[in-house]
Amino acid sequence: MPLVFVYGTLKRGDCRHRFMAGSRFLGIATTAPGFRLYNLGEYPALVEDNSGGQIEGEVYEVSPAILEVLDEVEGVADSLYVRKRLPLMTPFAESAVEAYLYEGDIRGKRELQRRWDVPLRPPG
Ligand code: PCA
Repeated sequence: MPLVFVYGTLKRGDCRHRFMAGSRFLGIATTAPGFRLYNLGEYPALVEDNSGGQIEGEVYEVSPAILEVLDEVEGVADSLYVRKRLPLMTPFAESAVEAYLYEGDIRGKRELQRRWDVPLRPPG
């Protein structure tokens, strides 16, 4: 079963987490060094950068069917994000885990340190 590292709106408590329904949560994870995270407003963007740091997220085991839905939700066909394997720290260092890396322009966007914090939205 595919393993996915989610770092934004797919995390627990955020607006797209419902698409993860039925997936198995395996734990909090941290990328290896070499990434940057930007705030695009409603959602964040993870990009590779040799001089970047480590970003936190959650790892899930998902079904192939859910993975297809996630690709759709994240705009893979429109090249908004690309699903790609990325290096994580232990205990996921040896696992083949993929994440949605941002393909768009991050110039002028505010960089986030370490993680995207799920926004507190009013109930309802
Ligand atoms: N959703 C995906 C990529 C960015 C976003 O907001 C995620 O949570 O990993």
